[in-house]
Amino acid sequence: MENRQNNYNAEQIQVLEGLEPVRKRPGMYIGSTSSRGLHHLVYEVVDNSIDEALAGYCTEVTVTIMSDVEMKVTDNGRGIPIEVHSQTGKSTLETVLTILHAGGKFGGDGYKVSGGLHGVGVSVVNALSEKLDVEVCRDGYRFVQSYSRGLPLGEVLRMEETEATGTSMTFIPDPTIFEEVIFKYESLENRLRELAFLNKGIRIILEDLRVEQERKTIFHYSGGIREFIRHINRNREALHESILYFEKEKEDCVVEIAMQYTDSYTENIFTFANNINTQEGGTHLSGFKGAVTRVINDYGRKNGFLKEKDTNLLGEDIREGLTAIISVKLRDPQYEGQTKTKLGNSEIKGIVESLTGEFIDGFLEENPSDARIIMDKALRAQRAREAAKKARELTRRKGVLENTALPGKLADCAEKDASLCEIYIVEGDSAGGSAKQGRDRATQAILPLRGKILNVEKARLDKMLAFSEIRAMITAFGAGIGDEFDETKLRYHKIVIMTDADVDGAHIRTLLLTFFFRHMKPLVESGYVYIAQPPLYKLSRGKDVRYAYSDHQMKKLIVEMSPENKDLVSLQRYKGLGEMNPDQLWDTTMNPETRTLLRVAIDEAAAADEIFTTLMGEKVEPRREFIQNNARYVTNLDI
Ligand code: 0RA
Repeated sequence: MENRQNNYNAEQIQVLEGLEPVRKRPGMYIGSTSSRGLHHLVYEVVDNSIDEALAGYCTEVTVTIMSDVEMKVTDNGRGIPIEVHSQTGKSTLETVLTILHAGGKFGGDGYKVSGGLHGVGVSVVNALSEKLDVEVCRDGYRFVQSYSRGLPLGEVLRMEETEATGTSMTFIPDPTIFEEVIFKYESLENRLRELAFLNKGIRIILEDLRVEQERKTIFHYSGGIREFIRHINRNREALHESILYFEKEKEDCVVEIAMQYTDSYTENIFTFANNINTQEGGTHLSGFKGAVTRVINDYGRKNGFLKEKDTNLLGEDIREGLTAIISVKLRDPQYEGQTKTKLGNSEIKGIVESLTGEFIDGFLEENPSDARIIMDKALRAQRAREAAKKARELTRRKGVLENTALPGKLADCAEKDASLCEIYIVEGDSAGGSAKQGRDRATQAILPLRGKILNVEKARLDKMLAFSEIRAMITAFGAGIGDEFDETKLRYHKIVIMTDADVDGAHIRTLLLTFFFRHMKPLVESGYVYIAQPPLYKLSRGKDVRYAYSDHQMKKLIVEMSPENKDLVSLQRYKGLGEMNPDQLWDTTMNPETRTLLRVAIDEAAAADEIFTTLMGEKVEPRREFIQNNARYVTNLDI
């Protein structure tokens, strides 16, 4: 991006507005004030350091969890300028920290190519911090200044001489703004790793200084997104050793793509624009897909893999088992779509299409044995798709996939407005029975599942449809499956997984989530999937009956119910939902007034993909490790 980094000066930092709106409506700037918003503060600062790196002035960023409530981000870039800013009459440092959008990201001529999801700048972090200490090394000295809730506590102070350059910000988020201020290593790990993959050569260090959880990880990938592909595929079987990779610039847009085929039946394409995960895809993805479909069909025709009478391979045939990363860097990204994660710039489609086409074409010509492997995979996928279509038509003819023939085991609700309807997927017939009796018949439907459902990670659609539990869900939801999935036809806007709080329950939950993620992705992406939270304990002392949802809560309740003699409280541990009678199930888990539902959200598609592959894929060893370390499950899914 060297051609647009020159002549950066104080004037280019345009002055837009003050910080009051940030404290009034923090959600508008950082998404939310939950744990996610809290960690977003870190990314906002790190993004600025990455920009310095993209401009060629910074090689290392260190993210340090100082304590539960204190964070420090340091880089070795040029340091934020100290000189007086002509538009504000204050130092550029103070301008950047106190004026919204003054990070050099606006105005077009700055070096800005990156930017967080909200791209609002470090002033937002300052506004939402009870305390922020900034330290700049440049021009031969170290400078410091402190702030509280966005207001400077004093002037910029010049300290001792130093040869070093760089910026360091230490901040304590405002506890009156955030729901809870506890920084979590696991929450930062995935995104920082991703940033290191996406910006090859940058060294990102994550460290935790809290005693008892001292840790340090260095993310540094000279291979960039090539190593990202190896990472994503490390628990899969690759079909060829080489990773297809190119980085090219065209019309001021840098396109970087890496890909490799595996024996999996799903496609895994992750797209980024200026380091932002464009979950809804967009023009870069369309360009890529178009090129891959065109070039592989052409190659197949030219080299006899496809005979004259054969129909063309569909894009989905060619992408089965494909893992790919598409990363574009452009000057003025336009984000569209429901979550503003769909790249809209129309010129990008043609750029990506032509660069990708040229590259894959050359690769296939030069690597005929890899080309054969890729062609064979696509041809097998085509045959399987045709078989699945036949299977689907057969089942449809029998009426199994039609809305009219709801599964016999389903206890439907009376309400027809899907936005008011919920369906509980319940493990086992006995719990299903209690749920049917205990529910609110107006809005709550119950679908009991018997035993374990099929592991869809290991089967194609045609095999899955042979399972009655899978068909029952498809029919009950009413929105179809796979490419035909249509969320507007969904019959319930809450799909609640209710399983026992034991290992089997967790397994069934994962199988269901995998099924939804792989074959009804919009269900997960649009946030229709929930996990019920049945209590773990029942505590009673005479007529005083209470429920605890965690060990911690159980201990607290015992003291609360009987401060003088804890033995007076009798404790029952629920081993399964079946142990609860209908009333108890309603009171503790299903009553919308009092229950807790966890909404399943896919924060990072790559991380979620990794989890499903690890848990459900073929390789056994990673699965074992994973189950032992299952705390990550919740973090990554951001449940
Ligand atoms: C404004 C102008 C310049 C750099 C920066 C801001 C800058 C901000 C941050 C935030 C964290 N690390 C940072 N590093 C740099 C340009 C500097 C110049 O022209 O010398």
